[in-house]
Amino acid sequence: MNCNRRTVLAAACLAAFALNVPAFAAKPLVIGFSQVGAESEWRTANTVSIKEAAKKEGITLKFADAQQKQENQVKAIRSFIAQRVDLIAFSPVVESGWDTVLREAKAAKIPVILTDRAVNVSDPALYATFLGSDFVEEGRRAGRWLLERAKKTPDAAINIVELQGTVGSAPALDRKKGFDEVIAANPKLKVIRSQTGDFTRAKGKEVMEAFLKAEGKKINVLYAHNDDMAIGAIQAIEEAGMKPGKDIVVISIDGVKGAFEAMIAGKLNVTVECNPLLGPQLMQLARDVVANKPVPKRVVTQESVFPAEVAAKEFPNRKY
Ligand code: GYE
Repeated sequence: MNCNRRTVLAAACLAAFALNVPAFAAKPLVIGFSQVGAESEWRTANTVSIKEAAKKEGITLKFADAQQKQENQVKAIRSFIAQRVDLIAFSPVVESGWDTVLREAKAAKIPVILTDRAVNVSDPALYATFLGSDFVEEGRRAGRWLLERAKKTPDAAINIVELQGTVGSAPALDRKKGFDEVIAANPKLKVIRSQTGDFTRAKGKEVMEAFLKAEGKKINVLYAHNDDMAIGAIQAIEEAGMKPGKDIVVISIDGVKGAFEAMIAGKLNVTVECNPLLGPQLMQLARDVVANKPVPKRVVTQESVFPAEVAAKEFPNRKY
């Protein structure tokens, strides 16, 4: 049974609690969730986690897939407002352009939780809390791994190509920022090409093919903002007759099963973990926000780094 802010018949609700019978007046919490899309293994795991957690908690989840388009997310949010859901949660595909629709949600008194990705809005009161990873730190972790690795060849210039995530998305902006900040410590490390692969395998492969055509054997390192793009790029490297993981060092982010398989096969050198299993925490935050309990403005996910050397041992523990 579920007694929330909207339960008008508080007495009935309380009585039902005491008698442990379902309250006729109590409605399950209704959350409208706008997901980015289904662009990666990470995203699939994130969607499953959110759907399963809602089911387990007896929360009604209205789920909308935006197919990586902001306009679809805006439409979904407007439709959730029209349906008068209890709370709106969403993972914003890009950082900017949310002020208007979030003001509409606020005017309708529907609280908003951001999951996974951040927004850039004029008024932080437009959302209740933001649950997700520290993407700048993930970029730094990728950069630190490379700085260490570069110590093996102190005199050699190291040419890096970068596959960025979706243009204007928080993880693409932040993972670039964190990585650039750290590698600046070693002038031998240079990003010679950087382009978006939109977080997908197909684009990752396509852009890597173009990098290889333009730079060929000059490329020493690939830094991909997610595992899927790295996996696509690995295929491109193999098709070009080179050995990924050896001729070209491959670094990526997420820590999905596909990345562990690639590491075990010796084709990927390291993945920086980004945890998509946000469902249970999101449901708890949603309950608290709707109940008007104070919640932290920012909830950061705990994560680590997995180099290829530990891949086989860690693989059985991976949940996504
Ligand atoms: O790294 C990528 C996905 O926002 C953290 O989006 C997420 C990113 C993740 O498509 O694989």
